[in-house]
Amino acid sequence: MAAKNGKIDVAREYIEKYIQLGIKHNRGYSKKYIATVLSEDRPDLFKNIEDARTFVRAATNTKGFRDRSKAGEDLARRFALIESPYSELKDSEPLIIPQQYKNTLVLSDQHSRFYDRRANMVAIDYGVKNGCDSVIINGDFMDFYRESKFDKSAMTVEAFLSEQDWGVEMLRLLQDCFGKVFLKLGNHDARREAYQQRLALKYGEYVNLSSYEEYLDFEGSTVVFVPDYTYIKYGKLYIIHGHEYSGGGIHVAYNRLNKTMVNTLSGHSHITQGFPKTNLAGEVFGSWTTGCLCDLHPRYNPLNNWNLGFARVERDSTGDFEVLNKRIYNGKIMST
Ligand SMILES: [Mn+2]
Repeated sequence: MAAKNGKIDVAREYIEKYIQLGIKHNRGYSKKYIATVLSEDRPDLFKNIEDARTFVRAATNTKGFRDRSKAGEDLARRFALIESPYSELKDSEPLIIPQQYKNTLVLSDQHSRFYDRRANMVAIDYGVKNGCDSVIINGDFMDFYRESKFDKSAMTVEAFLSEQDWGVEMLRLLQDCFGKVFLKLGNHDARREAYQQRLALKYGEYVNLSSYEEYLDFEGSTVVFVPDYTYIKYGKLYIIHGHEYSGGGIHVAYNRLNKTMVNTLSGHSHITQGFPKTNLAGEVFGSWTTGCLCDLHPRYNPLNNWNLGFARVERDSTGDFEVLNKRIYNGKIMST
């Protein structure tokens, strides 16, 4: 039985190696995984994965943990042999807007070719006239409308490319006007991946697979892209697109505050609302939602209570801020 002993010794050696790796890197390796490596490394000893697995099992089961009082002692070793959990989303760091930007225009929900031309001009003009040093595009900059569940049939390369043209030209304009552009992705922007993959498969020569950043790149671009589900921190104000939390309801600004529990500025709901409050400590805090800059009556949702709008946010070096939340009605800017 020398060969058998040899096999279990080699299995033990591998198991120990992966236990140490697991402890060191805070992760776990399944017995099946170890058996796979073992059968590949040592074909002279193990016929196949199943054969190796038998010995990995035997090597890990012999002593057992029958004494419950000692079961916790080797917890780190045992967890090293249990596969790591799934992680679909990587932990993302917030994008902290640098101190130098103190007067920012916040635009959201332009929805590319569904943009409202006059409202966008009014908002940008206001930003320029009020000396904004940067612009935050707070999600749903692009629309990718053909990917909508309401219309899957008319997916065309032309529409895709014309949306791209719109996006590039709008970004170039905003960079020229304000110097710095931060573009936070919203739920519509995040649609692109699947959409473009499908188009690229079908029309490979016209549509290259690229990242969202590459798709909207232009010469001299300094646009900072903020991934989906990553929030922006602007002084003491937290900026999200809005789809990150489910629900919205009538009192959307209040409802978002109830979820984030921090000062929040968001878009996504296409409604201008403000909910500033003073707490027991005398601090002002609140939640604001901005109107949209797109067509108020799209085919997929012709009747709604949306309004056009945008915000300007000023802050000082302590991070204190003021949200100037604006509605646009008949081409005129109104305070809320
Ligand atoms: Mn949205």
